[in-house]
Amino acid sequence: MPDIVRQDDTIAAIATPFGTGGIGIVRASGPMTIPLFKSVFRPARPVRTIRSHHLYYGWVVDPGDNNLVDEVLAVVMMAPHSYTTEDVLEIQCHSGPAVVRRILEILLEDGARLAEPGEFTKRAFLGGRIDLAQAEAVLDLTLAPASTAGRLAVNQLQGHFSQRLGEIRATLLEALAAIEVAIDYPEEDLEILQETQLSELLSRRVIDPLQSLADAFTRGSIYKTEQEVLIVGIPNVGKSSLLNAIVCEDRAIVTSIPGTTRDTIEATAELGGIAVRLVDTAGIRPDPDPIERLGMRKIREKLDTARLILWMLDVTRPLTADDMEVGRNLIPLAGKDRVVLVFNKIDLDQAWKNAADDLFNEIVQAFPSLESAVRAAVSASRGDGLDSLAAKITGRLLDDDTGEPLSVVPNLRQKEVLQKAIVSTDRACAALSAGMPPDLVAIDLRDALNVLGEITGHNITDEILDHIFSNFCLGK
Ligand SMILES: Nc1nc2c(ncn2[C@@H]2O[C@H](COP(=O)(O)OP(=O)(O)OP(=O)(O)O)[C@@H](O)[C@H]2O)c(=O)[nH]1
Ligand SMILES: [Mg+2]
Repeated sequence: MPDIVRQDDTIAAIATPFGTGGIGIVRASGPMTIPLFKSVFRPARPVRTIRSHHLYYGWVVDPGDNNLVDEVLAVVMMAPHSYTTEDVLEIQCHSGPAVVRRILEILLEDGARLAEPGEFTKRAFLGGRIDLAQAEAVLDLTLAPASTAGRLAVNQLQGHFSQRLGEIRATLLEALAAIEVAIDYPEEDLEILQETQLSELLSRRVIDPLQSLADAFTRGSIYKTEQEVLIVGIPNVGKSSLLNAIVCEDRAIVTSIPGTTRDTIEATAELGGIAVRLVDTAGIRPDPDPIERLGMRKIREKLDTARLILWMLDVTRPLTADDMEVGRNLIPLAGKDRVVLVFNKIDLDQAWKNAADDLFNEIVQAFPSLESAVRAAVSASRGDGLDSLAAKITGRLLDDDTGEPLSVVPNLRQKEVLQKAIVSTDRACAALSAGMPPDLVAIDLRDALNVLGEITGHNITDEILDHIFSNFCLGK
């Protein structure tokens, strides 16, 4: 941990999102907190000594003219038992942009300064309450689009990432100690050093775990952003019905008139812990009118970028030339791994299994690459088969990842640091097996240790710190 740095100024910010809501929270942190509490807060009952972590009911007053600003609850959390480790004041007021802003202004007029983005969390780091990996977990938590991302961020906030790095650092230190003995007693080198054993230790307890953490970046990135899933097909197959069914909301208009949807319609759902943005599209047909043509253009753009494409077919109808047209538009751009065939309206046909098989066989004849495509059968209007479809969608999104469950997922910065540490440790191993002098091995091991310090914050420049916290929102 870097030395604890105490700040001599007091910061304040609105901690809740702008707009109207149930409550708004304004908070302040720093040495002026208690004087601010005394000057801006008028308790309903007299307060003789301020109790930490106690909720006081009263009013915020404008110290300038003594006017009441809002009825509030106020709490002081005294150092070091607060979010920032400093004295902290939180004022819970009625949420309205004008009220919240006025309370902030009063705190600023009374001696606080407006906090920079992420500055409360930065103070928690500088105050030694959390390390840098935990501070970044706070950012991940505020940005988590779905439950898995939230769980991973909580793991990191609890210190799982730092703990795993701690074990790796301990091994590096152990190896470094062995090398240093070899440096100090060169005549006994082989006895003490046992290069192969040391190399093996480094590769098993440093390189492998670092690599699996770095791999988690790629495996876990899917949880951190919304994944786009496109629904395409000819008119009337039930694309909009499927969108509505998955998001449990009447998001798109559904009618029996072919060509109901003209534009793309998007809605978000959480499937298997992943945030999925479903995009319903206009039915694809030949000779589209000018509006539909614009819709087609949008589909084509999305075909390029969507993670997955659900090609919908109606089991009650034979395959038509129009369906083939969809395939011709879709396959060259999508590739088989991104296509899921969805057979809809199974409630209308008792023999839907045969009908779906027939459709599938015809499709494979025309587009052989789809032979291995994932298939699902549903009734969008009745809800049959949706769970199984959702499982197939997440399976494809995860590329049927069968690795061990993720417990922490580094961000891009952390992954790059991990890779640098792997390179240095690899170099140390190579130096060992090439019989290089121990001093050179020691340099590489020290490099690896130093660079890992950039994740926990043991070894960090102000520039990197500023960069990290500038990604936070105001008030965090
Ligand atoms: N019985 C039955 N009817 C369905 C099912 N899914 C959709 N429908 C009906 O099929 C018709 C078309 O549904 P939509 O969801 O609007 O179809 P679409 O593919 O979005 O059509 P366009 O927007 O015109 O391209 C509506 O009358 C739906 O009620 C289903 O699973 N079973
Ligand atoms: Mg539609």
